[in-house]
Amino acid sequence: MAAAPLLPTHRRYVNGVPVPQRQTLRMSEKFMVLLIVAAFLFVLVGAMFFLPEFREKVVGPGEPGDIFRPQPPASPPVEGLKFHQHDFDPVENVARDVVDSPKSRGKQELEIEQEKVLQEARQVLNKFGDDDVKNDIKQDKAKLQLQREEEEKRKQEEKNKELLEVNRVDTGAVGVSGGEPTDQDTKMKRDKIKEMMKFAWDNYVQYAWGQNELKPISKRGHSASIFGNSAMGATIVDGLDTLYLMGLMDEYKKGRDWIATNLKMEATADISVFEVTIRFVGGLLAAFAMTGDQMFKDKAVMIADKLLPAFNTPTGIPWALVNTKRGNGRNWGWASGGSSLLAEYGTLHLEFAYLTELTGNSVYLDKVKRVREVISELDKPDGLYPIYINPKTGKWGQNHASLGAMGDSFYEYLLKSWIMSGKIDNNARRMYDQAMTAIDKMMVQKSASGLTYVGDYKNKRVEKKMDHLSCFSGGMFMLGVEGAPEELKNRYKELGTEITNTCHESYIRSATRLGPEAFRFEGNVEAMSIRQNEKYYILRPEVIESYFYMWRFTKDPKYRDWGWDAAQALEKYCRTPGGFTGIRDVYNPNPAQDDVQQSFFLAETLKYLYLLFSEDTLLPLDSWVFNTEAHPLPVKTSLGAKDSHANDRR
Ligand code: DMJ
Repeated sequence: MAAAPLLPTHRRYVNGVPVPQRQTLRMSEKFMVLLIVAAFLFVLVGAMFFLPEFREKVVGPGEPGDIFRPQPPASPPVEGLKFHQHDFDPVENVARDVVDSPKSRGKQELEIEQEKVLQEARQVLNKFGDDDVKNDIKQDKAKLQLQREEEEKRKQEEKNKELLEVNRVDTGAVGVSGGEPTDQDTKMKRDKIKEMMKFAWDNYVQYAWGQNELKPISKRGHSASIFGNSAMGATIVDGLDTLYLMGLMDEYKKGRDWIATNLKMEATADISVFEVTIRFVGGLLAAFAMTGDQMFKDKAVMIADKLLPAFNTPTGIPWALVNTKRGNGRNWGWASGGSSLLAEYGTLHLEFAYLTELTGNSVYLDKVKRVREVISELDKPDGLYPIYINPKTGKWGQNHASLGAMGDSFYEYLLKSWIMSGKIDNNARRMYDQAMTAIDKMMVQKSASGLTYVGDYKNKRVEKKMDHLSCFSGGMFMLGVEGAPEELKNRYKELGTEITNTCHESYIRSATRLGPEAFRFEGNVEAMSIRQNEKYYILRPEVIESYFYMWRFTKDPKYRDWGWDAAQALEKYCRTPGGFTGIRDVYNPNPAQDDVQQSFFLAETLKYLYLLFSEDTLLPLDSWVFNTEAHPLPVKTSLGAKDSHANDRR
């Protein structure tokens, strides 16, 4: 059976003759039908989009028509950045970018985008002049700024944390803690010295933290020209090893962390090569040697490197001053004919030699070896080393030798270089013994009443005057007995004993029982100052330093008594509510005060006093050698030994 036609048909006739009928639609007709059906369906489905239920299901809530446009973000793209309707640019699609991928982009890109958004907001603002928008943008900007600052702060804190983390190595430090005396009297005295140190430190912390020194009466910071023009925390660096030795560990930690994060040595003015070496490089190296904390070593290297340009002279004898920014040097204007000074260029050896040993970098030792070569080859008038030398020509200046100001620590470093080398630097030892022999012959004097003193030698005459600074030599002579040629041993002992005694006399002949800056032997006057400008005492250590050495080598209790006497005088005349001060006239029972707490008071005076009342196990002299600022550096042969207390405080 044939299939029924799809559409009704009707018979067609042509000239009365029936035409045979089609049973199906033509192609064009089928297409037309399909088109009509499709159009109908399209209109139907399209209309459904306008039904709210349907729309919500498919595209979420919103006004009809929104689906054809990108959506602004539901929340601000970046915390603190508000989004306004006009902030959104459908063409650029900026907001979507910011929302979609802030984390995946670099901070810089994010900031550029944030800036762009703000820029656009600003344009809109101009267009609309809307005060609210203006305020909002202001706030957004402030928040953004705050965010940036917080990020910076966070980064800095992370960096600081790294610096504050203590990275130690075993330096084999011997006897850097303990040394407690067994008898109660000595223990009480030692505790008192510790209290004085804490008092000096606490006041510095309170009134001058980060400055070089403290003005205890004005209660503010102080800086001498030797430190250039910036606050470099001289008291912190100079006093740190004393705090550590005394077991003042909270104070030590505070100082240590300041150094880690703040010590940069960025003075724009000239700084003293000698002072920075003995106080800063020496202080940091001692702190490293005692604690093994590598931060101290890194800082010492950083500072020493800044001093190196000072050695760029035709002879290699360094300038007294160096400009760390410009990297050039010069000498003190007042030093005879632009000379370099013996006590300055000749007191770098210990620190620079130790730096080379620690870093393996020969540059430091090479510099000081060169200095020694130059002067050892020069003729010495009367066997003495003049205090002035021209660093360009390598020629001595005026004929003036001294064991006090401008000469002193050069001799000290000859002896101590030999000791620090493990007694193998025989060249230094020889130079020392020859120099001491010449000094004994040409400069050591006896007063009418039999006091031994060392005067300056000027144009073939000896001045009948001794500097407080020269009083360190009592201890030095005693320290140099061991290893001296046999024929010199007794003389060194004698000189050590007698010079220390004379310096003690200069103390007990004053109303304050503190010694003057210089004292004379003229007429009836012995071991006293005559001139007003020599009567001051600025908390210097040299006399107490000699008591310490004499005590260590002789165990004569008088040295402890003398030290205690000086400590009591310091308490009575130099202690003020804001720290310790120097005085202007040791012969006045009510002396005017100079209002400076010198950094060497903490580094040296109080350290030597503390050691004087400690057992010899604290910094034993066969393991440690003190630089001229009393910073202990390890004797070479002792490296590798262990400190039984070393871990107590870590
Ligand atoms: C210290 O800085 C050093 O001891 C230096 O060698 C000379 N004198 C002062 C303290 O008096």
